[in-house]
Amino acid sequence: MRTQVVIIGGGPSGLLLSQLLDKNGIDSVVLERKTRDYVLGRIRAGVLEVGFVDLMRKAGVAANMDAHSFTHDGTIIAYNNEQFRIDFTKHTGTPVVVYGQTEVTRDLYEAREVMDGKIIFNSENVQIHDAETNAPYVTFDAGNGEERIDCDYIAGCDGFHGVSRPTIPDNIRRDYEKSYPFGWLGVLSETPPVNHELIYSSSDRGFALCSMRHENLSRYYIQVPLSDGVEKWSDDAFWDELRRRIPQEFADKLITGPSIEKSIAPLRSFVSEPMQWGHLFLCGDAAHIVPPTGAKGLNTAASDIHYLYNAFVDFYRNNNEDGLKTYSNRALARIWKAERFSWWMTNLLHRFPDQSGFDLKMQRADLEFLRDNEAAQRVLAENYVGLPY
Ligand code: RFL
Ligand code: PHB
Repeated sequence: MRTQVVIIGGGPSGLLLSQLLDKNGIDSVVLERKTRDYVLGRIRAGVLEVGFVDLMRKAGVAANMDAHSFTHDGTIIAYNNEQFRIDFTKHTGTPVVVYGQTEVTRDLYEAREVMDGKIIFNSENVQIHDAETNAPYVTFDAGNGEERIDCDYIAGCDGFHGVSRPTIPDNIRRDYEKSYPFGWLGVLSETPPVNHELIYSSSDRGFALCSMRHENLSRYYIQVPLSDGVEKWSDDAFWDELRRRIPQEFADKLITGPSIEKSIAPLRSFVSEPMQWGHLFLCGDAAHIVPPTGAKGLNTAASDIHYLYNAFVDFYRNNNEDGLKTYSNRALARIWKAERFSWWMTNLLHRFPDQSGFDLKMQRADLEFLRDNEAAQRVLAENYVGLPY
């Protein structure tokens, strides 16, 4: 088999790239290790930057998003019983869009199907060969023995645990990492959201976030120790703890119900440089991870896809390799800013096990400065709605 671009990973990054390439007449094959249902079963991101929304539009997959998403002009920041609001639209002219990663991925799968896009599910033992040459190829086994696809380029969109990043030799790759001493316990429930905008809450008992998917589907998170397992948290225990961590006004009107999904995610900051090696390009979680506090994971994946698909279009249409050559530097320049913002939001709002009295005072001063200072609010708003591509 031969194609122009082999895409490893059928998550949002890989699907968006294959859809955008197809729209521009560039042929690709997506190799996904799991099944479509498995990929759609993962409950992850909920907040999209306008840059992401624009890409969905360019990819021709905006119809459901336009019909069913919410536009949010701001967010509430709470600490203990106090709260203030950051107005994104006032400070930046731009809102964010609340639409789930599950829905984004489903819409992309449907669009790929309509366009007859080639996605090979259950692709085991994917291996990248000769990526540093002009004739790379990929081998895999999707149940019919080893198969081979020859290609011009390979896009590694296979997430944090994929094969693409480790293919880049150790003497070329440098990883930067920070892990945090806590995780997020997330619950999805078929209940109306407690507020029409998100609430990021820093309480003495730890961080909490109130988010949503639609009018009758809420997504809530609380910071928990890494040693906690999901089984430790009954639904009742979760709701009680959430109520204690958000301002009384919201605790009083929180509507609870059975959880339909409950999981714990560790928090990590991670960047691998460079994001290109020969004819292999890394995108999304394959190259970088942010803690979810700034809602940047999926959005940074989208900016990578923006740079890469434009570079491919320029190469195949105009025989111009500049975009491909500069991909890693351009993508990383934006990634590091999103890493900084996510790290800062995480430090601002969480309780750390070894926090001293001084550290707590600094956190409080940071929050009160943000509450009182328009320039600080604007900085948060600019980062939250997404820095320009
Ligand atoms: P994914 O989604 O991990 O998809 C990678 C795909 O590659 C497949 N794969 C392989 N396929 C073939 N061969 C192999 N060897 C393979 N290894 C892996 C996998 O099966 C999978 O289908 O990476 P991608 O596409 O780069 O997308 C990244 C996003 O999923 C991620 O950044 C976000 O979910 C992060 N994130 C958030 N991002 C936001 O922008 N806004 C948010 O509000 C937000 N909230 C979150 C989040 C992530 C969370 N968790 C659980 C990590 C909230 C949470 C709780
Ligand atoms: C979500 O709705 O899942 C969500 C929203 C905002 C975040 C992280 C997760 O910062």
